[in-house]
Amino acid sequence: MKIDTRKKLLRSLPIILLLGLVLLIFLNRDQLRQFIALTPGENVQQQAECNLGRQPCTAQVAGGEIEVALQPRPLHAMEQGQLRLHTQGIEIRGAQIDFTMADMDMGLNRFTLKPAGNGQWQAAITLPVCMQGSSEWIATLALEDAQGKHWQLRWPLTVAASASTAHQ
Ligand SMILES: [Cu+2]
Repeated sequence: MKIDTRKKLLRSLPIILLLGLVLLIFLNRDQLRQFIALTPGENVQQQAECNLGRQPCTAQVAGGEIEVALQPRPLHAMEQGQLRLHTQGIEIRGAQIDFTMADMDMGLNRFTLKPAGNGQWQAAITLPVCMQGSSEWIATLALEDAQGKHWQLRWPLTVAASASTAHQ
């Protein structure tokens, strides 16, 4: 009798786990949507000619224009910077930026931009020191427009060595 109950419990365990997983996905729909927004291949624009570490960068998106600027320039690793996004002629309802390095796992460096009124969005940004000594990042901005369409823009970003290592 006792063993029977345990067997039944064990048999229903995968179903309980599955239900838990479904519930988890359902509860995190927003995060999941943001993750999907960053999947490669959808409306990606490479903007190789503009380096976010040196100048503000502009791009045409959905008939409008956006400008992204990172301060200070250059940004040091481990230093807090301010990222500003200005939109014109395009209404967006979400913006997120991801910083990666080519052929290197730098962990998740993702920041959600917050609306600041008048088509302005901003986020405080801090990037880690690269253990391989590289200062070349790739910034991928993911936007969701008012129609629910996703856009991605990608710029190179050169940072300066961190202030503490620069003086050693
Ligand atoms: Cu690196």
